[in-house]
Amino acid sequence: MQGPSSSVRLARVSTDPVGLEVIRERGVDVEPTLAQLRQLEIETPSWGYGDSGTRFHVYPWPGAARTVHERITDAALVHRLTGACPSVAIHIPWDRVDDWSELVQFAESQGIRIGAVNPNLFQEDVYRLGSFCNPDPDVRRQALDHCLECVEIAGAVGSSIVSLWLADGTNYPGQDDLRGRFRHLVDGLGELYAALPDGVKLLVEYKFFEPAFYATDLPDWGTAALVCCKLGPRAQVLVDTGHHALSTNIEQIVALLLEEGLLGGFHFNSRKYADDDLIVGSIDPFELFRIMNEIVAAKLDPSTASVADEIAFMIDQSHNVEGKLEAMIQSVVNIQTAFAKALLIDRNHLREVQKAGDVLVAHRALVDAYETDVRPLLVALRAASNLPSDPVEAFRSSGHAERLARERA
Ligand code: RM4
Ligand code: MN
Ligand code: MN
Repeated sequence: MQGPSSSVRLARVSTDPVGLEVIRERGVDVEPTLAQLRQLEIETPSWGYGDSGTRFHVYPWPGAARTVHERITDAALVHRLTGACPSVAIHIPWDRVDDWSELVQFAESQGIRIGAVNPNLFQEDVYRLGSFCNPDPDVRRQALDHCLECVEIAGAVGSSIVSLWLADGTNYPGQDDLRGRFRHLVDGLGELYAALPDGVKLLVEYKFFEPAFYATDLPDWGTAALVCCKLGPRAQVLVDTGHHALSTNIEQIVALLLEEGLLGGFHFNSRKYADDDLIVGSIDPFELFRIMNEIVAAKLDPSTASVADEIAFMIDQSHNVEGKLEAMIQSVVNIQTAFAKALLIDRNHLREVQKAGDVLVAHRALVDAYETDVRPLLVALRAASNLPSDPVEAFRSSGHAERLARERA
């Protein structure tokens, strides 16, 4: 039977202390590495817990969350099992409620908090020709008002991030004035930026395709960075790993944004062909590791450490054919794994061989860390916090999926 009750046997993660010894023998200081791993917080998205699908069909998943309270409950369960996900991002209007303080308290009672507030500028009929870039000033005003409401919501829920993705763009050459649209964008976001209270950041996401087919108005990291520079220091770029052309070097984008103090956060997911929103690290775990390598390097560099330490690690996924909760837990594990591997890179050795121009040895230094089994580290991390050594397995064997399917029938 397809569904959460299927009893697939999963490989047990080794709790063998020998694994940790192997890591120690590489010269890795295990305790500080565990301390770094413990600091990694990953925000999960409310919209990742509900049913989702493609434009062809949405397959209902037994027990999938249906309300904002259920989505928060699920996010809290992911946090309880992983210890790494203390906040949940919300999407407005999907998660809008009348009483925000009730929702804040509910999240607290579940052991998590509300994180980034994501405006929705793509589901109203008026946005056919765009939101902030729409040729009609009334529509632009509506988009701005919606975002201003999201700023207020951020205040009401104690969130420090408003995270913006525009579906704006054009389908045909000549359809609209590209420079004019950019001007509207900068003007509108300027008003939004001016309304941000202290301590709230605006993260600007880019995507080079979809839903517009000819030109999207924030197509790439360069455009997003340019807009952020025009706005001010509390506007930063959000890198959604599914929003690039095939074979784009995402880690180089990450490196440059870090260097310029412009990297605000991530929307992690994996893609094969388009904006597939698959489990992060499922298609190309080496890419995820390469991104983490740049982040760890930036954390160790005094000129970029503060930016790197402030990065908001968020997941943006929709799970169409798999169980939502276990997909989210697996995603968290994949991010932790990539980060742990990046922490193992011998940076001094790497710098030396880079300086010496030893191309192959430098490359091997990276690959060597990537190929190291970091599961013993993650098991040790979890053991120290009384967490299950394999949170996916713990979810499966605990009966949560069956319980939720019953309760939400
Ligand atoms: C977009 C983008 C946004 C997300 C929406 C649902 O492709 O990734 O971040 O909020 O999808
Ligand atoms: Mn996204
Ligand atoms: Mn996306």
